[in-house]
Amino acid sequence: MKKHVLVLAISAMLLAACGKKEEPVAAPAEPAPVAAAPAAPAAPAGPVYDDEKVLNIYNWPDYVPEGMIAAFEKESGIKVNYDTFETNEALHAKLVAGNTGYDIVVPGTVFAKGQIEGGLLQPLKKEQMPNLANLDPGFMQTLVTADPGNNHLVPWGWGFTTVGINKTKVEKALGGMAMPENAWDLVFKPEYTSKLKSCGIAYLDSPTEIIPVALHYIGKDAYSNDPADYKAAGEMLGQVRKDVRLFSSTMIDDIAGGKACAVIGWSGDINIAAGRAKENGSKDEIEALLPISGALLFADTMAVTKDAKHPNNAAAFIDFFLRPENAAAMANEMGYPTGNKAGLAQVKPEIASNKTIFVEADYFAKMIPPSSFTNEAREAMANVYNGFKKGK
Ligand code: N2P
Repeated sequence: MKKHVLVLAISAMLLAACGKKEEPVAAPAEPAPVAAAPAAPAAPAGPVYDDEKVLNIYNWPDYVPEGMIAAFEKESGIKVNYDTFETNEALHAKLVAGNTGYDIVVPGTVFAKGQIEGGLLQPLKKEQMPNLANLDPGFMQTLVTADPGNNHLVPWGWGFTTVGINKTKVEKALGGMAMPENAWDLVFKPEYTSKLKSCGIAYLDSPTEIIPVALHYIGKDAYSNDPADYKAAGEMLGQVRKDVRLFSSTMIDDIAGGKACAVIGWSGDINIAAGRAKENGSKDEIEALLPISGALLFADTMAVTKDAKHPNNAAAFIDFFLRPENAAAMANEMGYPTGNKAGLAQVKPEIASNKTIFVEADYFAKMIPPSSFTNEAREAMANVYNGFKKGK
C-alpha cells in the first residue's frame, strides 16, 4: 500500500512538471535572483557558520555541477573537502564504523531509513534552511517512509537504475537480430548477452543495485526478504556472468569511449555519457532506456552525520544547494532532477522534455519504487552478488 501512495505522490509531482513543458521553459534573461528567504518564523538574518570554516562532504562520483562547490566556498569563505564513495554499501559501512570525519553525506533513501533509525544521522537545523520552502511538498511526501516528518533528509538528486546502450554498437553486435521488447533482456538474457559481450557489457558494482533489478526481472519483489528469491536471482545472473566485461560505478567514460555498449547504470550518468560522446565527436547514439517492465527508482538525500564537527556550515551548504539555480543546474548539467519546485522554471527545454530525466507519469507508474532493506536482506544480497561476481 505504502508503495502505491509513494508512486501516486511522485506521479503527481511529475505530472505537474510535465504540464510545464507544454509551455516553452525558457531560461530567464536575468541571472536568477538568489532565492528570497520565505518568512520562516525563527529564520536567522543570514547563514550561521561554525568557528572552523571547513565543511567535509561525502557524495557519489559525477554528481555535482561544475563550479557549484567553488561558488559556495567563495561566498561563504568555507573550505569544502569533497570526497566520493561509489556505493550505498561503502557509505553505510563508514557511517556504522563512526568517526567518518564527514559533515554531510548523501545516502539513497533505501539505506537512509535504517541510518536514521540507527541514530547515525542528526535532525536537520531547519530554522537555518529557509530554502527548504523551494522543495516540492509532493516529492517530500515520498520521502516520509524513510524519514518520518522530513526531519533528516534533503533531496540531492533522483533518477533510476536502468539499461543504457550505445545503440549504434548494439545494433551492429546483434547482427540483424531485433531489439528485445524488454530492454532488461539485453543485459540478463543469454541470447542477447552472448552477442553483446563483443562490444562490452557493464554492470554497476553494487549488490543493492543489481540484485533488486535481477529479482524484478525474474518476477519477484525487488525488495524481497525471501532467501529463495535471492537464490533464484543468483541462478539467473550466473547464466550471463561470463558475458559481463566490467563492474563499475563510474562508467561514464567507459560508455562514452566505447568500452561498454550495454550497461546497467544510472539514468543521469548514461545521459552524461551520451553528451560526452557527442562532445568527443562520436556519431554513435547513446541512450538511457525505459524498459517495459520498469526501472529501479532511487532518491539520494543529503543528511548531517550524528557527530558532524561543522553542523552549521552543513546547514549553510544545504540551504545554498536548495537555491533554484542550483537545482536547475543538477538537471541541466547532471541529468538528475532534485525535487526542487522553484528550480523547474530554469530547466532547459531539451532537458525538461527528455523523458529519461523528467519521466512521464505513465512510465513512472511502471517504475520500481524505493523501499528499504533489512540487514538480513542486505547480507543475503551481498552473498549472492559476490558469488555471482566471482563466477560461482
Ligand atoms: C552518480 C549518481 C547516481 C547515484 N553519478 C545513484 N545513487
